Amino acid sequence: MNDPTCRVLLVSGDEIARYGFGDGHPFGTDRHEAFMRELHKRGMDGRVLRASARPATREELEWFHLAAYVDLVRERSVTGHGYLDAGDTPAFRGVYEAASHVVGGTLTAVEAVMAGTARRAFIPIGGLHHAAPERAAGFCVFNDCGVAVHYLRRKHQLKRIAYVDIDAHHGDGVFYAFEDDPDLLFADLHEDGRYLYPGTGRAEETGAGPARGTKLNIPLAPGAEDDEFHLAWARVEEYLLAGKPEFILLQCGADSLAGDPITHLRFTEAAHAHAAARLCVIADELGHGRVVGMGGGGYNRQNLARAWTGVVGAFLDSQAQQGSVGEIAAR
Ligand code: ZLS
Ligand code: ZN
Repeated sequence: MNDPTCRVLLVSGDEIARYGFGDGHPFGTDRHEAFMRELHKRGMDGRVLRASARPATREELEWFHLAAYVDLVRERSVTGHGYLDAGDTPAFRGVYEAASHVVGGTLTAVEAVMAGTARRAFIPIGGLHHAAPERAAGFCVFNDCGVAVHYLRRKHQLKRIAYVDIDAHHGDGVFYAFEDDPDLLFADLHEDGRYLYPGTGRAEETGAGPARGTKLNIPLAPGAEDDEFHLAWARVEEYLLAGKPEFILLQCGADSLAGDPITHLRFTEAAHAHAAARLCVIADELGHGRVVGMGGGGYNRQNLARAWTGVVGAFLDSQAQQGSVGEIAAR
């Protein structure tokens, strides 16, 4: 890709495609391919910059996770036996390498945006928002979102970072790890916990200690559609504009679309494209333009392919608009 105006990076490849579970598990390894096929079908694969994922270092993993838990994943990775949680997240041979590449891939995306080689970046298998410091949870082994926050702070001295999550499941692993951190802006639209895992993310959960009142959890009723999405989204925009983050992370799980086999929201892929497009506008208005998208959940393959290509499309369009504004200004 030689076009210098193309500044959207896609982090993809076998290293992250290997992250997934066999035997009819919803989070299979075919999800990466389903997305890549759709990207190709829409002629978008030639319009993005490409990078493969590097593995996260042990030090990077330990910014978020306990050393004893990182050791446990490494041990189970050799035998591939047993579960890493109470039944959702089975170990498999090579799980340590696959999961650390997902984290390293998200860091690759973040680093490209910070270095200015890309203005936006997307990683399909990132967004593993349930993993806790001491354990796996809900298909998530290592929490790439949480490590990315620490990375931006340690390597780039950023303070105020926004984490926005439109996956149907509440991003509990991120929320509770940063619950008392007023500088981690957290906005999460999700299906409420009456039928859905993990059952957290009530509107009253606004943060703890010095961060009390600073986080935005918006639970939606099962069956909520795009109208409800847009009402909630307006609150997310208001929250971000007031909070003035220096970087925006978007977990854009496609399991909030109608037809997902394990959730009950009924958004269309237009919601995901809208979220991505508006975050680009907000990041541009804030003067830095930094947005990274992470795929997250999504278990209906057609849905995830459409939602995530829509997100990449919105990133590409925002680039084109940026170019045209510059061209107009130069006239
Ligand atoms: O946000 O609902 C649960 C927890 C259980 C029910 C399932 N059993 C196995 C464990 C206990 C209460 N877990 C959810 C986790 C959803 C994680 C979403 C991740 C994300 O999208 C981000 C990537 C859940 N829902 C559906 C299943 N688990 C599930 C369905 C079918 C299976 C097969 C494989 C494994 C066991 C049988 C499994 C899990
Ligand atoms: Zn989910």
